[in-house]
Amino acid sequence: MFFVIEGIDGSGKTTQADRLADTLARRLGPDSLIRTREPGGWDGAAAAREFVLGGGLVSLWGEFFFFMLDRCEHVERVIKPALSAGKTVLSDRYVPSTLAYQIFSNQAIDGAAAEYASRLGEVIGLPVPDAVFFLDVDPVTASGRLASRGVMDRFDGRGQEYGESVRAGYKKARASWPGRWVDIDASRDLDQVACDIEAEVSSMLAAAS
Ligand code: Z5A
Repeated sequence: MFFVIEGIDGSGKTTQADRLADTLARRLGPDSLIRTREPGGWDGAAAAREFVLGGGLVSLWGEFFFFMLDRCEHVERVIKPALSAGKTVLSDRYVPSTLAYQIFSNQAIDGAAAEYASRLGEVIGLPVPDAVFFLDVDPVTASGRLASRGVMDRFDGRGQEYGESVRAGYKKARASWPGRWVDIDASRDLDQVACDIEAEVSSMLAAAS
């Protein structure tokens, strides 16, 4: 099976991916799970990740194609081989991140361009996840969490309005995969959020067995 965790920065993706990975490894066996992330989830991509997250690209479409390129390599080198071998894949970010950050949160991209961008993954045959867990939280709470972690808030430079537009972008991205999208209220405490995700995953694993 293929699971994806999504959300704005500070929504708790990495924390929840760690917890879900532990649960899945216990349940399926550690060799049956591939825990990965985007961007940079494949060998050799660390420098590219650093470059793009450091603001190395100025063109919006440049960013879009960077994330698509990174994803194509990630899919061919990591995700497809794991799924073909019958393993379960858990990815921290995937296609919805690109739709939310590069496309739907950007007023300069709409109409035919947004339609093209949102269909490209399907056209080129990127695997569709069994479930996307969208950790929904407001940007004020999310940036407070990052600040308390002692990490520079990436929204600081772009503002709360940008955070809201990314969050709204995710809500548009959900239309790409109807039936695969699971909204999780991530404003609650860690255990409650983890419990909801695990309940969904358990029922999916039970239905698949
Ligand atoms: N990006 C893009 O634009 N387009 C794309 O296609 C892709 C990515 C794939 C990735 O950065 C950046 O790349 C991202 C979008 C862009 N940023 N921007 N701008 P990243 O992968 O380095 O980082 P991130 O994905 O933004 O994650 P993060 O900063 O590490 O945040 P997080 O994973 O969502 O949160 P966390 O680390 O799990 O938790 C943050 C803190 O909150 C931590 O202290 C936790 O203990 C605490 N926490 C977590 N959950 C809770 C709850 N429920 N209650 C209280 N405290 C909590």
